[in-house]
Amino acid sequence: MVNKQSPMPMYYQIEEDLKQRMDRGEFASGDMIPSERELSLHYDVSRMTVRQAMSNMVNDGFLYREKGKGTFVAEKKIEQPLQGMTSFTEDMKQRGMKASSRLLGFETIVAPPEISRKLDLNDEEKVYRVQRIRFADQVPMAIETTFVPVNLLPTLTEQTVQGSLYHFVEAELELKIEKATQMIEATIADADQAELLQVASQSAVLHIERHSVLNDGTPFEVVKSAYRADRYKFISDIYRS
Ligand code: 16G
Repeated sequence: MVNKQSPMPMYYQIEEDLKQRMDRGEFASGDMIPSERELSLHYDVSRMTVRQAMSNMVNDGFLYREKGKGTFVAEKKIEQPLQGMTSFTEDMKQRGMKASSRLLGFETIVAPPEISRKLDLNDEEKVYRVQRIRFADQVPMAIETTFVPVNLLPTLTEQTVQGSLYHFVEAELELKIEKATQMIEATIADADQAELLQVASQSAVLHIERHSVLNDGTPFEVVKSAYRADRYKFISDIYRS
């Protein structure tokens, strides 16, 4: 099963084989995978080679370890297309998952200079600062901090942001959200983020910042979010022009 003559490293061949076995459903998420000893016998390679394959797969989020118990198959990551400008609620619905939120904060503040600039506001203009944990089927996926101008959405309430902000803006206020610029950066979860996202401290998270505008060009939100890197992967189609 492992081709020792191949230029492909043996640990890599094992990783590929295990991934295929996961795709075929031989191992489902939450299943314990065989021990290092069993795998080294199965693939007829050294335990060092198996260990290398395992740590790569743990680092890449395909497997996770539980101290004193073993190594398990991780949940498949959510594949989020980068092209469409969707809301969290829509994203989850599309996947047959239930979106919910826990509100961590809802306040009206004078826009900090950075936010004021990004939302093109006048001095001292107010914004809502909304902080939510977003859940998919009760599993925390992201922490989002949203800034929206009070003048634009004077009737926004805590109640509204328990549900979908985009639905409120489009269906209730009949504003048209047109586009956004989005930036994605790799970061490490600080202690608070790790606790809220229920991941180990120092886990990788994806910091995403979205600046959205309405169809008349009015900036409408600045959103800073931390997505779990063990549960999310962002994908896009690209064209060579
Ligand atoms: C997504 C957006 C966020 C937007 C939210 C609205 C990213 C990184 N973030 O989470 O900018 O505010 O959807 O969701 O895609 P809602 O309509 O469910 O409240």
